[in-house]
Amino acid sequence: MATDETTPSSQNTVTSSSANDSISSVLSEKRKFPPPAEFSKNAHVSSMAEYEKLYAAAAEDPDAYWGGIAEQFHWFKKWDSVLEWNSPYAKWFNGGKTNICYNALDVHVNSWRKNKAAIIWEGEEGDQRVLTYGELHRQVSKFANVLKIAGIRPGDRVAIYMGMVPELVIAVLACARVGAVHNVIFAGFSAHAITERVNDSRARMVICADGTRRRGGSINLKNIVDEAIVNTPSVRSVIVLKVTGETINMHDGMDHWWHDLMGLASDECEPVEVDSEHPLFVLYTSGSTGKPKGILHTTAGYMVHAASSFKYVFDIKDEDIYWCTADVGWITGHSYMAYGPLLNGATMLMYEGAPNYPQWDRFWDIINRHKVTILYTAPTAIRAFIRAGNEWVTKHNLSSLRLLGSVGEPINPDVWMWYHKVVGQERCPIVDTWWQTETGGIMVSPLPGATPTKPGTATRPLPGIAVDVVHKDGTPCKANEGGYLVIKKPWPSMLRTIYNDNERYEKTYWSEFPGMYFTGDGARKDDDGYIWIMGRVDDVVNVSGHRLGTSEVESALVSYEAVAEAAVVSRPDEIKGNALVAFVTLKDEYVGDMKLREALRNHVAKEIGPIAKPDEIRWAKGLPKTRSGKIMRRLLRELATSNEIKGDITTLEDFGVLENLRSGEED
Ligand code: 6R9
Repeated sequence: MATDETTPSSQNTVTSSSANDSISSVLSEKRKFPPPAEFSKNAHVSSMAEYEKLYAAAAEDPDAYWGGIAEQFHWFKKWDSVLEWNSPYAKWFNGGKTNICYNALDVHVNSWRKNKAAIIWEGEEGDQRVLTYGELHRQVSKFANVLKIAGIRPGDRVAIYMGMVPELVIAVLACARVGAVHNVIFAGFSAHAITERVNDSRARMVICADGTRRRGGSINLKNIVDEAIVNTPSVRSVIVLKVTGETINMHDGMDHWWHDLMGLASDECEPVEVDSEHPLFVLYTSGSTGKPKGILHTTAGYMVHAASSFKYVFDIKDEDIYWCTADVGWITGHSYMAYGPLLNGATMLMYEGAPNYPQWDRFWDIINRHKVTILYTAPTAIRAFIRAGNEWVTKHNLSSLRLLGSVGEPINPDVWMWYHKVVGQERCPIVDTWWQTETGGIMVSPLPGATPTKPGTATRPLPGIAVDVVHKDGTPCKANEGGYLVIKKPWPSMLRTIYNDNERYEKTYWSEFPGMYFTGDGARKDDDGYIWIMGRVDDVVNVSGHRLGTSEVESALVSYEAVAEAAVVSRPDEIKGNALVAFVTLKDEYVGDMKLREALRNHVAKEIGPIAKPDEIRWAKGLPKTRSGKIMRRLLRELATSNEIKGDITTLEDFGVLENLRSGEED
């Protein structure tokens, strides 16, 4: 679908009226919360002066800074150079040999942590499992042998499609152990989305569960995989973990039960010594054009930053019980559910189920029962809890909590205050962490023992991270001026490319501001140098903390027989952050079909997944276009949000189309 506004320089720019509203609302935010003295006393970084010193040292000599952190890991062979930068291509710790699974498990198993809990798992029905580092190591080694027996070689891609069970982490780590490249696909994605991802990465194997539990029922994942792999010639085998015990088809020669294979495998498996730049995983994320992007991360640099950012941002201690509520199907789950905590020898909680099952206090009940000390969740969840009512929170004893985190989208100051008061009882610092699938790890965040926080800002970049807010021409913005968020220096956990598509990598991230990585986000810095994120400036929409490309949803709509044309935009939503509104032009013969709205929503769910279902579908006789035939999304966004148009419409070709686009007038 053509648009005149797909580039950040021309579309939904940070000078648009909605962004200006958010600038003025956050400009009036003056509240500031110094870290509690009690917290700072024992923190890894305990004052702003210490942070400034670290930041300056890392900026002065990045090689020494990152090299110093890398020294703390196990290397089979040390690197020759910290960074080789051939813009925009990076090689970190080149010449080194390591294994991230070895660093996440063997290192701890060879220490007093062998019997420490690595994963405390709770299922929706209340069933529980605890895996110590020793047990996790045993299971991972066994499954790594299974992968080898199945013919998986270093560099082979393996797709993983399962719910939040410990075996998901086991499968991920086993891939890393044998040098295979994992491609985790969120269990909410459809068969079509799996096919697309498996084909793009040419995965040789799919690891899935029979099903996953959700709100007392279950979703049959294996059936979805069966449908997906009809069109994936690269897949040679499917390994199926029994979780729900539902009826599934097992195909001879192709499908194998996890438990059968584990029964045959030894629990000793030497990790493969891989090069620092050996690919570790591909994770697909939405971009501003239709096809999802396979973000490629490699081994050593990702390991160094995922581990060290986890240590400093969450101020992790051996006594902590850390809980990240993100699914491993997203980058947050990769870096801060799987790798970050395990690389630090931490104990983490893993929950498979809905936040409101059986009732709205499930999270607070879990925190109380497991004495969780650190909670890392998303603003969309917090907003839903606010709506459910404080009593669900306050009836539980949350005194174990010492630190709260937020990720995925801007946290509105009022939501931040509620999190601070009602959940954190004004005792716990909040780390609002800004980062992306592409950055691999947290880039901008308070250090909880050092940084005074303000509701609504992710504050300052971590040491070693050079972010800035710039004008369209790349020159730095002054304090409080809205601009584009860029990263000016390479960092170890940066994406290396888009899988099999260097051209798209260069164009998407490095062409807008030459020599700088463009994040796709608008932002401003305040007088303290704190960064306020103002949301995406491209055609990516953040719905409940999940990234969706509006053009992906458009493509799904247009693939439906009845649809002639579609444009998808977002409007603010109290719970989800943003909601999707689709303007759809039907082919003449379908106009007036009352069942189409639901059919179209279901079609999008089938093509992409339920998270991409438009919240609203408006029938349009025509879409507003420029003279050159490009859809004017800005107008559609205004209509979707306020049902009126205040902006400039002089480039509009046919003024008549606006008349039937206002809600309520379109049927
Ligand atoms: C980790 C993750 C990345 C996009 C990012 C931005 C938004 C993430 C945020 C935030 C404001 C925060 N985002 N964290 N916006 N404040 N603390 O979410 O990765 O799924 O790739 O999304 O999410 O717009 O560009 P990913």
